[in-house]
Amino acid sequence: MADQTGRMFNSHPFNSKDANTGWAVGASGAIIKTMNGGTLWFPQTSPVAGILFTGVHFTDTSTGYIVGSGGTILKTTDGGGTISFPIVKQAWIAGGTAPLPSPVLAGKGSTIIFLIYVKNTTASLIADVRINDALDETAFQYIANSLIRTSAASPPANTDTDLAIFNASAAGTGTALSDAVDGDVASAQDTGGIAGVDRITVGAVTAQANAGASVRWQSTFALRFEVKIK
Ligand SMILES: [Ca+2]
Repeated sequence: MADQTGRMFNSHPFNSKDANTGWAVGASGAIIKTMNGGTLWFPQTSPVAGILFTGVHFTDTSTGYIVGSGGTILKTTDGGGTISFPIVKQAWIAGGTAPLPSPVLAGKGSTIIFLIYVKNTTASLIADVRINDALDETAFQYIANSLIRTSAASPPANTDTDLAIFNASAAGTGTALSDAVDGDVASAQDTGGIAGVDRITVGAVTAQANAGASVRWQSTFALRFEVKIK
């Protein structure tokens, strides 16, 4: 088999536990991994160089073994490593050029915009992104139907600035969403207590029907919404 750049690999790439997750190995200590059924592959850090890998076998999506020339045997228990993607949350004002400093000093009745984003710095899709953001109803009043996400078809790059990401989620540029728990990737939910919306969720959050959110390789997913200061 070959990866998206045409490099050839020796092994059968998929283990039987998960049709989406697979690894393949090849010459010079090369290891690649897919998390979307082989559409995209990205290189994994190899602990050895110059080894011809001849086989890979995973007993589940975490534990696997690689064998190669010279009697080399490698084992992983975390799927070859994990990558963390920080979730950034910022407060903005309409037309702003930079996030507001924290703590936000905004007067009662003024409107601010919250921006939440995740940057995918890898060459692979991040699937099943979920964000659960609690909104303090004693301090903020959510402005109905103000959820906007960055375009799924042409998202901002992972190298883009805060301002570029903020602008990419603006009305008319980003994609407006409904507040409802529907086919959109995000929703605004009242979970009880003080009347009003107090939770913003992104992705197929447990027990909700939002669509699954994914972040395309080397791009940024962002969501913005507006609140009024109480
Ligand atoms: Ca929705």
